[in-house]
Amino acid sequence: MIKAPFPIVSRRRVLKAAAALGAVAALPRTGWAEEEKQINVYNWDTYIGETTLQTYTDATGVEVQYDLFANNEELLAKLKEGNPGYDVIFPSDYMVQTMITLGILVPLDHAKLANLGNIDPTFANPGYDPGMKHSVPYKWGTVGIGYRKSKVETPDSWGLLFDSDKYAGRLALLADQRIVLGCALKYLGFSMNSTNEDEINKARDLLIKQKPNIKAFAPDEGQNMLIAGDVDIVMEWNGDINQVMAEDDDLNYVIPKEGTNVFIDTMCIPKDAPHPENAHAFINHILDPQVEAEIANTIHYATPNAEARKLLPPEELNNPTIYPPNEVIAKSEPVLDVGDFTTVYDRAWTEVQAA
Ligand code: N2P
Repeated sequence: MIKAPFPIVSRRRVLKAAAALGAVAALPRTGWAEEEKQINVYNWDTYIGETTLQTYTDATGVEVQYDLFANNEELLAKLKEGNPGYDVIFPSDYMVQTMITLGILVPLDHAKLANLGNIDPTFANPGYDPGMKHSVPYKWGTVGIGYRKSKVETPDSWGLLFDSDKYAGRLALLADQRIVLGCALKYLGFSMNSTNEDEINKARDLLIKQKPNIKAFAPDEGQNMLIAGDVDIVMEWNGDINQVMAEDDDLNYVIPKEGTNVFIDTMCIPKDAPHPENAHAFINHILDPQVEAEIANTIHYATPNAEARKLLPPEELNNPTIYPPNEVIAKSEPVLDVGDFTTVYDRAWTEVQAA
């Protein structure tokens, strides 16, 4: 029996926390001289260190309610009609821009982020949020193919997942519309950020044709299906596969020759956050080099924190599945906010799901 990659908050505990959140959100938010000792954090699964939440609580006395989302669209849906009570959220690059446009994020008070200078200058002025006004870079990475070496030939193309019955019933894709459609677009030779409806329909048709061979669209948990033996090949985030590779040396991760998505995930404070002081302190805590190095070394995603990087072991920094070589980055793309054209991606994804 292989144990979970690391003992992080269980889904059951998260559900309880989510139930408690309703009550928290209903508390009066004004008239307090000092914020209550509470913070509500909404993050991706398997995306925090083993000690991060405890060291924050130890340093501040603030208790953390921790809740999980599986993709950016789920995060947006949760906040679009009003903040149910979250203080810190972790949207990706393009979603930061969408949320700024929709007025969902508050400007950060950089005076309360003493550790912000630890961010590598390369990451300090991103196109989705120049000057880090509303977001602080958290981790960056890629999406690729995780696979069981004893069962699968070394994959070199997205075609093995999108355009082949070789592993029928033994493959899973991510439940993530821009990433799956985006990599299908790249496989077809188009941009991940195409705004040509015909191209998106071609990507949709490819996925619909492949659907009988797909075991699941896994909500940010394909690595669990892989390590459990439910599938032999998955589309997944690099760190998630690295986490299970540490448990099972028959697993591996590759980036297809067509290139992939390179993402930057961030920390933001949503409008009407009940505890903005605690939220700034939480973000500043994660920017601490020791704290950030423990997270990066646990979840195996690349860190944009230059000071934390100095504390990481060489096997982490020299691992090309975590810090990919320039030629991989050069043929890859970030997801961009395509504005109103997003509805075309929404429609194509709904059609894939319904087929
Ligand atoms: C963690 C997934 C984080 C990367 N499970 C997605 N941007």
